[in-house]
Amino acid sequence: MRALSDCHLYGILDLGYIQPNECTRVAEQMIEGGVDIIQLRAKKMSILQIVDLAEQIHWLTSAASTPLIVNDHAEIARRVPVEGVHVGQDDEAIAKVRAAVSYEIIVGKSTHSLEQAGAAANEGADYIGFGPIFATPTKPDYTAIGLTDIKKVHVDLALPIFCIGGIKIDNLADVIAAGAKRVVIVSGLVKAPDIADYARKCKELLCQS
Ligand code: 3NM
Repeated sequence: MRALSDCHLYGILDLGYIQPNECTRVAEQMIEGGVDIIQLRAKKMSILQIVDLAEQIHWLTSAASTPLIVNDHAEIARRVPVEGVHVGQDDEAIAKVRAAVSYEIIVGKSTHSLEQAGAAANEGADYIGFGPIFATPTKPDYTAIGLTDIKKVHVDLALPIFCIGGIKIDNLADVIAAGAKRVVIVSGLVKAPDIADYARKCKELLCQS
């Protein structure tokens, strides 16, 4: 399985954008394009429905040594041997998530300020999401934090930091110039006419940095 430290491009199978029956095709294209780590995010589905999808996707991701992370629910990692769980500020504490799963998992946390980023590192997050960098319809109720704190969060913290929110191929160079080493791209990737090609181009920019 690919180590988290080797992951630079993080893709999300967001069921707000894709249908359940499209997940495996989109995951295959992400893998083909070099997406390093994939999350399954299905805010409106039941745990049982997500478990069913996670099982199908995990066949593909594990064959490609690509970590599969599930959003929000440690319960899913109890039923499908996914590599990790991602939590938000209002979700379960990281220790509780780890305690709920009998094997070692990656636990990531969304953070929206330098203060939250530091707190997540202290809480034992394996990685953080840091954003939203730009306003985004994927998470509409959040205020964009902009590019200014990206350098500082990387100076302050040693864990992998994935910048997220409104990042597309067209602004990726700006995000990298602001200090980002790793990014999450949701709508840009899943809505691309050629997902593998889009991922490949993003990866090239990230790897040059
Ligand atoms: N979390 P897109 S922003 C899922 O800031 C998510 O924590 C964010 O989607 C955060 O690439 C975000 O389509 C949405 O803008 C990112």
